[in-house]
Amino acid sequence: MAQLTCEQKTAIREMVSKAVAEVKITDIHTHVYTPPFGGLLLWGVDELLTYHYLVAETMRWVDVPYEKFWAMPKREQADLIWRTLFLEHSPYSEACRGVLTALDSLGLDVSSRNLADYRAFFASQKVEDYVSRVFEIAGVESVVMTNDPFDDLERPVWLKGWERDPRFHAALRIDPLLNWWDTAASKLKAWGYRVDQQFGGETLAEVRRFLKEWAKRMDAKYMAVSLPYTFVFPDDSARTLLIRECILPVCGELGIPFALMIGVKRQINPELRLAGDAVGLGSVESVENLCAAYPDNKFLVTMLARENQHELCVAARKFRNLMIFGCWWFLNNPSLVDEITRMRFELLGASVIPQHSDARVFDQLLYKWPHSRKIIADALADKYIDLAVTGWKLTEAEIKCDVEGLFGGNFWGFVGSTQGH
Ligand code: RAT
Ligand code: ZN
Repeated sequence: MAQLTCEQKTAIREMVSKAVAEVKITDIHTHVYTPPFGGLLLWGVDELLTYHYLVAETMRWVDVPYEKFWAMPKREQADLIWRTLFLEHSPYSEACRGVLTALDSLGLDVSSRNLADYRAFFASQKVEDYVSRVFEIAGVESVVMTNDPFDDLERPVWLKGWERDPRFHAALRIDPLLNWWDTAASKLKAWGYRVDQQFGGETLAEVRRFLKEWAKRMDAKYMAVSLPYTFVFPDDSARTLLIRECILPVCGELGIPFALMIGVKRQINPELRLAGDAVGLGSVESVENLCAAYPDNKFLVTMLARENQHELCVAARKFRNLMIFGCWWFLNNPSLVDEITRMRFELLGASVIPQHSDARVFDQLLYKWPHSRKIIADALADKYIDLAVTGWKLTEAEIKCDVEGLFGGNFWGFVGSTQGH
């Protein structure tokens, strides 16, 4: 056992910090859009403040009736949130702190607490230039969007088409198909697919046609769904049938992964709208069943409950067609990211995608990534120091290579593409 001097430890920490600070990220799951989507691309301080995470936190303090809050113009909602969470209390929750990190990284003076100034700054920005500036400051090379062909605002943009920007990849999101089959079937029928709710006739072939058409139209890097904590596979539901007969065959044929985000307890307070979902304990066994039964399919999986993380990590040790990713939603808090990332490094080494941003507002890339980078770098540095203690010699190039994998390369390797490099 080698005793490391303080200088040797510092040297390792500096090498890791540098590699993590410099790596260009592929953000594998976001809700941001490329500018041709117009109003669907959210950005600016009012959007940052009305992020649903902050709506939920505000509602704990105020007694404004929910309907009244939702009827307020966005700017007034933002005023209320600013006053409540930032001025009347200290904004150290992760979502509040994030707003300040984002403003600060744009060169705005957070000590002024002057919301009017921040608004004036954003009003003077041109969206295309602003997007490039954010990518640059955040060190993000590209993002994967969440693209829902069932969405009435999004669908027409895809049908019309536009010149793609290589910084924005697509993911075909199919929640309606797997979670609300009856409604999805009516829509498919209205769009000319020969489907019926009872799965008669050509229904399954037609759903496959729909999926293939949209995956190709989008050049989707994967298909994705968010599933409730009650998700079980297999069972005798429409969902199992659709996964088996449609999703997996089409993903297999196109060579793309199926991403499952498991653990939502939907709308436990519907009055909070987007902020009204909670978390429940999911079934890792269902993930294992999928990976075991479909070894030729690739699965990207994240789970929402902290209590599912260890079992999911162990599952990933058993199945090479399973790549676990991100500290999702309520897990994207420093203490939990730290704990989960360390456990994953210990169980899976470098074979994991530690984080995605889930940014909904473009500017959130400016905080979600710096916050995560720091935690991941610290965890990684500790692991390298443990290695160095054994006498193992690390090169800067090797560290860089690991870091590039964690922040992008592992994703591109898993989807089987050389893109992004
Ligand atoms: O984190 C979030 O913003 C959630 O509301 C969800 O969008 C979740 O990430 C999802 O993709 O369903
Ligand atoms: Zn998301």
